[in-house]
Amino acid sequence: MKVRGLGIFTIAVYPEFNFGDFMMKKLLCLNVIIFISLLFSSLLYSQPNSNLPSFTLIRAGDFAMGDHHGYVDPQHPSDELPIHQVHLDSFYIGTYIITNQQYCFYLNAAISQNLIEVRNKKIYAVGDTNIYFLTYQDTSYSSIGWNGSAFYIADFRAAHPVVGVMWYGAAAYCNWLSAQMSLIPCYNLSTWNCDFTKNGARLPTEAEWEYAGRGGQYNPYYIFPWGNDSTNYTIANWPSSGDPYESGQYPYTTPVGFYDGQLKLKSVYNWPGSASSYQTSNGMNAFGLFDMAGNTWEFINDWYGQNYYSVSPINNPKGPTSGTVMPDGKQYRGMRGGNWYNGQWGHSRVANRNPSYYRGPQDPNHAWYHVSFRVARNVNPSSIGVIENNALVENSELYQNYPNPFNPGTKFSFTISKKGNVNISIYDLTGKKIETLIDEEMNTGKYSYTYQGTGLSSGIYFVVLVSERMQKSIKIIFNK
Ligand SMILES: [Ca+2]
Ligand SMILES: [Ca+2]
Repeated sequence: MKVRGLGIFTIAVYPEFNFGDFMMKKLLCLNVIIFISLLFSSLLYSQPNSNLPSFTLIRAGDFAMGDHHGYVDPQHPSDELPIHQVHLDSFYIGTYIITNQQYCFYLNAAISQNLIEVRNKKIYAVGDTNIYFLTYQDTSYSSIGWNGSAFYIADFRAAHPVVGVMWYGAAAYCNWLSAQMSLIPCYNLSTWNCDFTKNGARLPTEAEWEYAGRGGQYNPYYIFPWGNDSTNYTIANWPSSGDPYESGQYPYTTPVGFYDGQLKLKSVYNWPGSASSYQTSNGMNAFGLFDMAGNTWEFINDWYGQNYYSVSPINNPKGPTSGTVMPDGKQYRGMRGGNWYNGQWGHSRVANRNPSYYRGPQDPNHAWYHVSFRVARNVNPSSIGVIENNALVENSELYQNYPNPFNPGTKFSFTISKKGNVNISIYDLTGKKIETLIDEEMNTGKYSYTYQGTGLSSGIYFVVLVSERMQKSIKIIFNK
């Protein structure tokens, strides 16, 4: 299948067809969706219902990590002290939690690529023993079923956070997503180590999660992503918060990004409750991130080390090399954010950290139906130069690079006239994407980008910018 793309060259999309007609049509459909969502990223990428997640850029900065409000969890020893200084480089984090629809999309792609298999109603890497995911056939709170040949959404929760996912299944998703985005995977799927020098998707570090969750609010430090108010039951999905998803079968999750201040209608959402409408408050934090409190817990990359804060380095802390041993003799990754089941005051604090053991083996009646994840990835902080942020810009433009031809570095500038998602990617002459340079919500302004062509073969490439207002490309030439 060949599709004329972007008016300047051909993008080829080649699904591998070793299937019957039915599956072939399905795959064609999947690939067209991938293609369209990449091409019109300004339209679809920023939507929570897209098949691939959207990222928000979090600029580098410093903060005092930990509990600023003296909260002592009566059940668990306080693990959020001492407050300690942390510096983080710029990074991207998922604007929303990964949804059932997005995870189902991954599972169907991964099984067709022979990356995963279904055994005993659970999903594993082929030949491996680590569980990735519990299907609907295994446990009724999972929203993704397996019919013997394909995964499907088993209930009304397509746009809700994926639950029934294990940490391994979250990390494996990150590697698959990296390939979709032409990025280099971070995880070794045997050792499960994360290589932070790679630019691919990964789970956020604990420090990144808290920094992002606080939304740049440090004076004072808040208890929740939006402030200190714990009495507003319409701002996040808390237990018994009165939202229209609190009836019928567990889990009582809500769609990602549901709490945006809009009046929600049953005619649109088809929720199980009888209310015809539900007025939400805006729970988005100051960085534009949703569901950083309530709805589901979120896995992070770090091992859970109870006393880690007393030994954490200042710069880009990545957690301990091993975790605190839990009562079952095993170590667990950390989790953040609180959830619909027990997440209100104590658990949903932006400083709170707990071992995922608490919502897995320690809770055998409801294991893993509270836990989901969002993705993160690195950004090269020196590569995006902000010439004039929020500048009044009449037209979006992409300007010719200099020097050209180049080796190894070249610089180009661009202007954005309307706030929105911006995707800048490098393609070769055949239309194959080489690298995604930027894919994020950007303010209006003037920017420069320094591109390093290290690793390219000599030849002609295209820089393609897709924004709310334009698609434009420039031809660049790399000379070895
Ligand atoms: Ca609720
Ligand atoms: Ca805690």
